[in-house]
This record gives sequence, C-alpha cells and structure tokens, in this order.
Amino acid sequence: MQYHIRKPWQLAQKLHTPEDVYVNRRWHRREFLRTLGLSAAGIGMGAHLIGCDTASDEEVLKSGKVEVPAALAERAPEPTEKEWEPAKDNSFGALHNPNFEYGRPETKEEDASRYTNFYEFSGSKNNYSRVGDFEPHPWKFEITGLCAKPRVFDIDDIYKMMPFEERDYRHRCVETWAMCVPWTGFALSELLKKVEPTAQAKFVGFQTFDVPNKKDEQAGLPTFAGPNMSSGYPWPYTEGLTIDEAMNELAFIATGIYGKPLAKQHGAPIRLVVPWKYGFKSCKSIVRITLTDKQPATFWNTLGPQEYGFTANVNPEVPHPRWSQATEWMLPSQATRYDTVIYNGYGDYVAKLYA
Ligand SMILES: Nc1nc2c(c(=O)[nH]1)N[C@H]1C(S)=C(S)[C@@H](COP(=O)(O)O)O[C@H]1N2
Ligand SMILES: [Mo]
Repeated sequence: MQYHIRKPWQLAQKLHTPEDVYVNRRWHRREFLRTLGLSAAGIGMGAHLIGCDTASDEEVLKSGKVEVPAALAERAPEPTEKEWEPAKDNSFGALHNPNFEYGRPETKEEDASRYTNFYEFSGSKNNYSRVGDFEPHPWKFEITGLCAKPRVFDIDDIYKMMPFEERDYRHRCVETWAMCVPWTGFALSELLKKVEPTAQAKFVGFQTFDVPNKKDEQAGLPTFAGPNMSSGYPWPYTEGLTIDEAMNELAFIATGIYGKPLAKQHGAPIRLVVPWKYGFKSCKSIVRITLTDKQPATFWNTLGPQEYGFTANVNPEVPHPRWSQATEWMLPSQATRYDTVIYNGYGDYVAKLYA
C-alpha cells in the first residue's frame, strides 16, 4: 500500500524550505512526515467505485504513474509566506490560484484516476489499468498553421518557460459524471502567444498522438498504437475551439493534477482543460495544435454530430438525445444528483462569448 508515499520531488517544496518559513503553518514538517508514516502503515481506502473495476492503490500507481522529468523537479520556486498554500503539501512548485473555487468538495485523487475517458486505450473507464505501455516522456508537440512563429516544443522546455499555476476546476462529462480537481498548468493563451497567431486564425485544433505514421515521425512527434485504436473510430482524437474561446482566461493547458505530473490516464504529459464545456473537448496527450481559418473536424462531432456538437457548452436545458443534462453526479457515487449549472458555473467568464 503505497498510494500516499510521495517521491522526494513531491516533497521538494516543503523540505527545501527552511523550517522557520513554515513553522507556523498547518502542516508542520514533523507532522507532515508523521502523516506520511501513517499513510505508509496503511490507511485503507474503500472500493466503492461504481461502474468501473476496482484495483489496489499500488496497481493504480504502477499503471498510471509518470516519473517526474528532471526539468520539472528542478523548477519549483521557493514559495513566500504569503503565496504558500498549506493544504497543497504535494505541489511541485506551482502557486495555487485562489480565484477559482469548486463550490463542491474536491474529488479524491484515487476516484478521479480510476474513472477516466481515454478511448485510445479503452471504451470503459478503467483506463488506468491499460496505459502501462504508453510512454509520455520524452515528448514533443507542435503548434502550426496560421501563426508567425510555428514551432515544435519539447515538454522539458515547457516546464521551464511557462508561468505555472494551480487551478481548482469543475469538470463535467457529457455522460453526466462530474469531478472537482486541481490542475497544474498555464493559460492556453500564454502558449498561443508564443507562436503569434495571425489575424486569419479563427479556430484552434488539438490532436492527440496518432498510431505510428511517417508524418509525425518525420516531424519528431510521438506516436503510439493505443490498444483501442484499431477500432473504427476516426483516429487520431481531435478537438477544437474558436480563437476567442482559446484566448479566454479559463482555457487551460494542464501538465499536472493534484500537485503531481498528470497520470497517464489523465492525458500525460500535456492536455487541454476547458471547464465550461463538456469533458470531451478537453483533448489529452497533445502532439499538435493547429491555427486555422475553418472550423476543424473533431472526433465526437464526426462520429455523432446530432449527439456531440462542436461548441458543446455545459447546458442543463439542452438534453443529449439519449438522456437529460439537467442533473449530474460526482465521482465516485451516483447516489446524489446535483443540478447542472449553465456553462458549468463559469458564466461570468464565458457567457459574453456567446451573447
Ligand atoms: N485523446 C483523448 N482525449 C480525451 C478523451 C479521449 O477519449 N481521448 N476523452 C474526453 C472525455 S469524454 C472526457 S470526459 C475527459 C476526461 O478526462 P479525465 O479522464 O482525465 O477525467 O477527457 C477527454 N479527452
Ligand atoms: Mo466525457
């Protein structure tokens, strides 16, 4: 039982901070270490997942864990007294942005990581048990199309160059499950600015890794044959936003979750997070971002245009053709239904985009 034992890099921020800097905080170092000891001794976690396989915590860790790249371990800044958030004891250095609140309890890490959608691996939710062969490091992705400075980015450079922060976001899947999780990353707009989109760029397309192919290999981009990619779906997985949606401050690129690098099943090493839209918009394990003047074809919209729109904003009043969207449930339990909120609660940020 190792779920709560953290690797040295996960402790870096605490242990590299002089004792006196955090002595008054809720997590005194000794107490912190004592907690780790307790966890190591084995705090049981109930197997109460619904609609998905259960596994030991160790199994989940082994299957979905990503070794932290050296560049990421090194980049943790020294926190100041004011900025440091004691509750986020496993942060790898990104400062917690207090401007985003769930309005609901945070989903437990073990619940979020054992119930994921990642169709490249499987159509069921237990992808954590199928991602073992996927290697998300080293990793490159390109930004191409209508921009002045198209380029290929190495994920290790991204760790060094971007303004990382942690944001607590709600997530709502079109299937009616929802979760509240802390993502580590940066605004998508900050990344797009690096390539200087031209005035002609009206849409932004996103693409996940494809099966091994010449085009990506020649561009130096990673490929991978996910076990479910022989099915008749329109691989690779694609998604898209308008340029205004992409430049909105909520649109986020995540490289971490719960203060750790993204587990493979969450879309390691880099994914999109668009919290006011249904979850399928949040494209995982990105290898290509394309600026275009036409609305790009997208995976679910191509498969079922009458069921999955391009815009796909969370809206309790627009039912899916096969079920209501008026309510939702929080991982891991369907026992309580919550009211769905228009734009998933983010109307203050994005309603203006659709006025
Ligand atoms: N490449 C890829 N990205 C994807 C998916 C997928 O199957 N493949 N599923 C989407 C769906 S339907 C949802 S709800 C979210 C789920 O994110 P999570 O599994 O990390 O919670 O990822 C989205 N991104
Ligand atoms: Mo979803």
